[in-house]
Amino acid sequence: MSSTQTHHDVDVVVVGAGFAGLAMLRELRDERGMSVRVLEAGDDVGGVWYWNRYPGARCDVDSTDYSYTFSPELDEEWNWSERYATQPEILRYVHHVAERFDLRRDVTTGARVATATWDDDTAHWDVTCEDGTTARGRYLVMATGCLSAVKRPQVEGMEDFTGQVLHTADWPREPVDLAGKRVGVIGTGSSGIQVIPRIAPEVAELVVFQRTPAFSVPAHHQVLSDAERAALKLSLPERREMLRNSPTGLSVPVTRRGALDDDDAAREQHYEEQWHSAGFGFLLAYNDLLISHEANRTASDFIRGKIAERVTDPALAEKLSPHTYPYGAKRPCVDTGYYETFNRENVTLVDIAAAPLTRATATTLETADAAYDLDVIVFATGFDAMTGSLLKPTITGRDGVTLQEHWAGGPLTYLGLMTAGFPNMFVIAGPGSPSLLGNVMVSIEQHVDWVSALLVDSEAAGTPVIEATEEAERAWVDRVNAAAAPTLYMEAASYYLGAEIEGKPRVFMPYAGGLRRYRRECDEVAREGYRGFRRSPEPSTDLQPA
Ligand code: N01
Repeated sequence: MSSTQTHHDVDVVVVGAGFAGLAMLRELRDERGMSVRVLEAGDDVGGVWYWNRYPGARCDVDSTDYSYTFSPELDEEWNWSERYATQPEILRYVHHVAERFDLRRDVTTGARVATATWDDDTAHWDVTCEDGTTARGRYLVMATGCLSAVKRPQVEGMEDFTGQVLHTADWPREPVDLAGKRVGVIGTGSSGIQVIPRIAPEVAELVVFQRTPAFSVPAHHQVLSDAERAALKLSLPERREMLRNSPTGLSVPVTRRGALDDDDAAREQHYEEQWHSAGFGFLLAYNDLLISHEANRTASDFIRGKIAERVTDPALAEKLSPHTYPYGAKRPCVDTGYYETFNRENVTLVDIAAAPLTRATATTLETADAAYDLDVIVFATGFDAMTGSLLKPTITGRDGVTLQEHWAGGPLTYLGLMTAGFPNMFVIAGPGSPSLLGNVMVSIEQHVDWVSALLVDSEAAGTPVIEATEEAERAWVDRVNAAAAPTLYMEAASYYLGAEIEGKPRVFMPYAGGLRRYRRECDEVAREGYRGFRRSPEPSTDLQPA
């Protein structure tokens, strides 16, 4: 399906064939009658689920809630096998959707976008790809995802390492045999926490290089029985309504009391119950865990207590216990046997906050204190999050201004959907919207519906050039900052804040006001005739190219 030197003239160019890009394609093509070309860097559809195929990769949102909602037939015929789907099963789902709705015919794979340039005279976006593919469309939709630009830290001498070097977010498609090898894993975020317990039993030695310990709670994966699946299907309409109207897009009931509203014994019991069932939803055990230090301390202490129970060596348990930021201020993790993995004889934890990594040699990875002989090094170091994939290509808007220039101080958006000076360019579930702070599937579908409705409205009104005004953008950036300011999110060096990349502007990027409020705001803007957007007719046809 990969093509080179081809040109596509369409209504809408979509970048990225993950969940967002495919949903955008189906909606615009099949429901709104527009022509669409999706440009995808990978060799197949799937987005993050195409790239992140490391052992143990799976979703931590219930499979039923991490599914498209546009087709009752799709719901009927697809059967998730587990509560939290594995990466291979999610990829199978994406493939099924692509085939079921005949989406691949409008996707060009192997086409990594290099440039996108707004032509003000003709009101079109011109897009070029590294493989020579070009496309032209009146609209450009960036469906590139918040977690797709891979972060590869520089370690001196890494080029001399003669073993295998892997990254969780760019895992080979062919099987990787780690059996009997000495493996080092750098990074203990969600990816590290999934891959570490999964590979520990098969490798000879596992050395985990930890810079910042994570808070992790048990995932409680479970295979779904036929009866459970049937019950889930029956509850779908109600469940989806709940997701759409919840602040998080998760099917976890919001507790309507604060942590200190319960006395110590009641709180302990509540945490204990949540620990044994909630998974990712543990963060919602009380409604003030992300706004009150005192409340948060009770949850943080509870989790640290559990780490101490799960790890037999108290000194090791302490090393694995986070103390430098509040629980939830970085994206919380869920695990299956992560902490217990450190009770194994063949697993070593290296605290690289205390003794930083210094260099790699042909056969070792070294810290300030010691050298570790390794056959394989796995980077589980995450992403240049939120803005990385948007700033990788050169996107040039009005008056030759690039997105890199416009966003030099951090992402500026109106509703997270558009950025001033970049007419007819939309971002799906990116910075300035709730995106990573909730169930991203709910965010994606909300954006897809909203953008599609705007395009249809604009075309019908004869005003197909749309742009966020500078005032609306300024006001929205203030709203994003104001929503984050009272939260504990501000107290961790997280990727929400741009702290994962040296030199990246330190601004809180997602909208922390909750999905429900955000959806209402977007709907209100639309009802008020797309308040904050400037809309104008297309330039006269004599300016169109011959
Ligand atoms: O990446 P991360 P991830 N030297 O950024 C460390 C989603 N996801 O791929 O905290 C040494 O969270 C870094 O340390 P520190 C989910 O949204 C979901 O794990 O920067 N260490 C940290 O420990 C998740 O949040 C699922 O000090 C370095 C780790 O690497 C997001 O993807 C599964 C370093 C990076 O953690 C990203 O997760 C997997 C350096 N130079 C992922 N640079 C599920 O759905 C970074 N680190 C379950």
